[in-house]
Amino acid sequence: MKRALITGIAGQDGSYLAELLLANGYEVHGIVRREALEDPHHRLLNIQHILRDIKIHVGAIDNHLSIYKIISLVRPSECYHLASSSFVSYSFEDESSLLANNFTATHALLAGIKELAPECRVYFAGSSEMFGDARISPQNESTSFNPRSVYGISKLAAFHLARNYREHHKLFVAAGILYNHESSRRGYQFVTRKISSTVAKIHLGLENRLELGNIDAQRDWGYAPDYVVAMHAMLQQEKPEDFVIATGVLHSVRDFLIEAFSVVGLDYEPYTYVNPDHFRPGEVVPLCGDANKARNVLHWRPTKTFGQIVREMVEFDIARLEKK
Ligand code: G4F
Repeated sequence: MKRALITGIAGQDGSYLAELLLANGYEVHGIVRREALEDPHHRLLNIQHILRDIKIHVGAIDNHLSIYKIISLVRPSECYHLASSSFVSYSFEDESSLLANNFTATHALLAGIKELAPECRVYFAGSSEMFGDARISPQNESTSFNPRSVYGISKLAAFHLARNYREHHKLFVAAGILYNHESSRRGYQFVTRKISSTVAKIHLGLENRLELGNIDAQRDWGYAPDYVVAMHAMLQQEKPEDFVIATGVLHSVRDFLIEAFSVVGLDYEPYTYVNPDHFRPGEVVPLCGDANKARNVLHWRPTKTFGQIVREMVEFDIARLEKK
């Protein structure tokens, strides 16, 4: 039986991946922070329904000793490193914990796998933010990196570390360069969930305004459950490689607003307020991915359209609030 270890198992991607691996007969282990067990109702919400089928380990992912103990206990055959601080902050409030969560933790994991389970295949979650102020669009695996946020810099540093362990220590480490991927398990701080949850509240008469930053910003938005299929496929290949995972289609935040409000039969304009304080530094070339390599090698395809993703998120949030 294959044994998988997932860091960040309680997050959006971790929870979908755990479901996928269970369905494929894996023994699934996940790492969560101690605080998660103190507030399981909220922090383990995404995995409540599979808690009895998986094994949870408490650990601090940026602490080498803590990670080593878990790796030596689990002895995984596949490890998916998804845990990170994933909100792209342009403020300089807490760079050190961002670097610890995104870079030091990757080092702890790779070093632990090298020492204790060198046959284990590792997936590293890279991000389109590593391209940052990209000079060309769409971007693929050969495009130069030009990160602009500390988040993008931390992910790029960890990505280079992952490549280094692949090339110099001969570990099987594959990296996904994932573009934005959304679902009803997306955190509320991200723009798509902020919109879907607020539209649901407006529909139910619980809210009457939605404050956003730049609604002309564009993103390549895909469906999170599709993206974990690609992660798994990367570890089933003969050799470890890097893959861009994206839809190749750009939409603006305004497009998302129009679609989301149309689900409840409303026009977005009377409810939406643009606050320039939330604007981020200029995004000159939009981040849009060219996933041709994933299509050809992994036979990976997105399964849902933008409109279907938006509808699913809004309908989920309405049902969730109605239940409350
Ligand atoms: O939803 P966002 O915060 O996602 P962002 O920054 O693109 O990052 C996400 O995707 C990356 C690529 O996969 C990941 F690396 C990262 O971890 C994360 O998952 O913002 C999307 C866009 C931005 O252009 C932002 O300026 O929406 C714009 N936006 C406009 N108003 C807003 C808002 N973003 C947020 N979060 N909140 C707003 O009110």
